[in-house]
Amino acid sequence: MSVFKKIIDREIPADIVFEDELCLAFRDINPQAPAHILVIPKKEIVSLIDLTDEDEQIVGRCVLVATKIAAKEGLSAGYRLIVNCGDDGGQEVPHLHFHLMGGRKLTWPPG
Ligand code: IU
Repeated sequence: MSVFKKIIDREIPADIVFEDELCLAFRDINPQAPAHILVIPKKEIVSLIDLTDEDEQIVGRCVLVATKIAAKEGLSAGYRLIVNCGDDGGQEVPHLHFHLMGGRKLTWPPG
């Protein structure tokens, strides 16, 4: 079971900022920007590689939730929504998650 599933199940604490029946959002424990929030599906999907057609609504909801959180966090100057996927993509936690990052000028490209 991934650490994010444990956060969903409240087995370990997290600073949760949003929850509905499909998604959970909480502050990253090692923030890389003034606002750094992870939006995750409650369904145990390992990565983008594992998505199926039936996950369309879940993924759509996660993205929409991220935009609503961005607005609530006051990120009107812009922000970034990132998914690290698999080994080459730098994914460390094997539960799909969208990094919402903002509150400073972000550089491009990432490493
Ligand atoms: P990645 O895309 O899998 O590399 O990102 C994982 C993120 O999860 C990373 O930014 C961690 O700081 C974050 N995180 C967390 O917020 N809480 C945790 O308990 C663990 C990782 I483990």
